[in-house]
Amino acid sequence: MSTETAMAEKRSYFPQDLGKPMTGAQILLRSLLMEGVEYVFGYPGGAVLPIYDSLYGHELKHILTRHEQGAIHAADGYARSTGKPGVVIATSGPGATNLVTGIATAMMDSVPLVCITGNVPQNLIGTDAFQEANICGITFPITKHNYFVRDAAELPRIIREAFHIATTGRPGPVLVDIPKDVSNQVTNYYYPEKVQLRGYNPTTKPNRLQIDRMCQAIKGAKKPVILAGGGVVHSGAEKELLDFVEKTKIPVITTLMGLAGFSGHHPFHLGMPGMHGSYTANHAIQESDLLISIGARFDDRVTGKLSTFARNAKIVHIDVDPAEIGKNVETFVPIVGDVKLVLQAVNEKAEQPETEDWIKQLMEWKRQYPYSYENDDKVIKPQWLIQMIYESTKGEAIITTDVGQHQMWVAQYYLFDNPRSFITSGGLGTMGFGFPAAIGAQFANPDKTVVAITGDGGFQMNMQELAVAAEHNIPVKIVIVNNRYLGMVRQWQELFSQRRYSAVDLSSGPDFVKLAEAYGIKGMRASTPEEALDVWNKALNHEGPVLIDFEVEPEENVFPMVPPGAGLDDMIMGGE
Ligand SMILES: Cc1ncc(C[n+]2csc(CCOP(=O)(O)OP(=O)(O)O)c2C)c(N)n1
Repeated sequence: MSTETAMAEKRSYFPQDLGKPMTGAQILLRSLLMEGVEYVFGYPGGAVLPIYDSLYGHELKHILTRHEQGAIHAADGYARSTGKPGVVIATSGPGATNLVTGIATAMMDSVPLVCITGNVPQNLIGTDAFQEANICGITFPITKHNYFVRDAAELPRIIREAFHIATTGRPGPVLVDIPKDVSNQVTNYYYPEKVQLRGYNPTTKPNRLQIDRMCQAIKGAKKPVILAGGGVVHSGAEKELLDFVEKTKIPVITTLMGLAGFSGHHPFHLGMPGMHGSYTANHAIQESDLLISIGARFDDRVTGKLSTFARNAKIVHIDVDPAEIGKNVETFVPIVGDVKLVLQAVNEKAEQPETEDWIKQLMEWKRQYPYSYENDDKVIKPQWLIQMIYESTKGEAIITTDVGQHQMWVAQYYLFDNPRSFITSGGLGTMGFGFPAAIGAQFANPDKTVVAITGDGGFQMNMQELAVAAEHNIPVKIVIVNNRYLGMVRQWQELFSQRRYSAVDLSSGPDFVKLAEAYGIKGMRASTPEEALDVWNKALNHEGPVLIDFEVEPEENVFPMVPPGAGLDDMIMGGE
């Protein structure tokens, strides 16, 4: 069904309301329904009271989180796991500012969100009124667009545009700030059929000449490699990427955001690049003569020292956002367009280059230098734990992570096969993200196993959301990789500050099992691999939410590692 037909169907869903007088708050909620919204995550307050009043008994499902940051990360997890925009509501002032980290997180990873904030009535704007914050000003650099609504009659158009902007071109967060008088204002309801936005016309169809140039470059390449990023997942181009790889036999490196965009099992998958990337991926980039970047933005965690990055390669850069092209690396063939459409066009033309020796070399590296660690049958090694979770879920789970060592181990040891099955804060690296994001993903996917793999540090940043898991009895599995440290920071201090462990000791607790129990959730603990297997099986079969505190080897490090500022060739392999 086309979007327009779907819209028309929805419009006829409320024909009785068209032209009727309604408050701004009622119009807002009607408009959200018109956009197909099912869940709204949020937290009330004075400036959004009219909206919450209208929510009473409303068919929109509102999830009350216990912190606005929890709400926005949940909306983000909902969006990343479905591709549909996530919606969050917060009150003015502190409610709105509590969204800021979540907005920046979504912006960096190109996640479609519509964030609705209340504000003080317009006659108080600019007076430092109680709970006033200029949230439009604050979020200007971290939203794709933001709106300050002055008249309830504008609300339908603004909401329509907000969803359009959030979901088209390069997706991202849009904020709509609604003063309280606008929520209370009564006006006639209508809903615009079309979005007419001057100056906003994202290019989605690629230029044919550039596609030809790309195919020429492929033909002449001896050592080509693909760098696939989050853009593949955002555009739903997993199949097109696979077709491209099978057709051209060019191997694939997936960035952290691109991991679930290409099967971790495919023989041509070389792993992740960059700071904690695989030996093969990093050396493939450094040796390649043609680097085809697909929906990836050359983040410094990927490139390492820029001046040495892919020094022998011509770069083809495919991105829906023209601002990305040429931003960090010099581009040989720039292609602006939606990744899916670009790959469809390329797949019609591209031929397989002669790369037998190159593939042989890569496969040899893969065999010789896989991700590796020393296992132990008495202590839980975090890498083993991730592998065990992978094997037991057969790669079918939706995994969310927090930020730190455990995040990198998930990226290395959980092989993702399915689109939208890996949810992590890549660009901003937001601790506190993983658990609320898992809640959002679980609401969106009630029948799937959703596992939040988190650190003892990151979990404590939004652990209040245990209340939401308990209240709705959602079956989310919370895995705490508990090393009693801010592990990733400790690793840097070990390697680069002569073990001066400054402010990273978390050994004072809390007792996570008791914490879970305090919220009415099942809590379990494991300190040996044997216990780990046992409790994990119980957790998988448990019907409601469950938290498992896995006490792991405290001083395990993530390897390989490219030291900050070094080139991709200068990897510390570990065990050296
Ligand atoms: C909000 C926020 N504050 C600080 C950091 C910096 N930081 C990155 S990783 C890390 C340690 C994470 O520790 P933990 O959650 O226990 O996970 P581990 O590394 O041990 O797996 C810190 C403090 C961050 N990424 N986000």
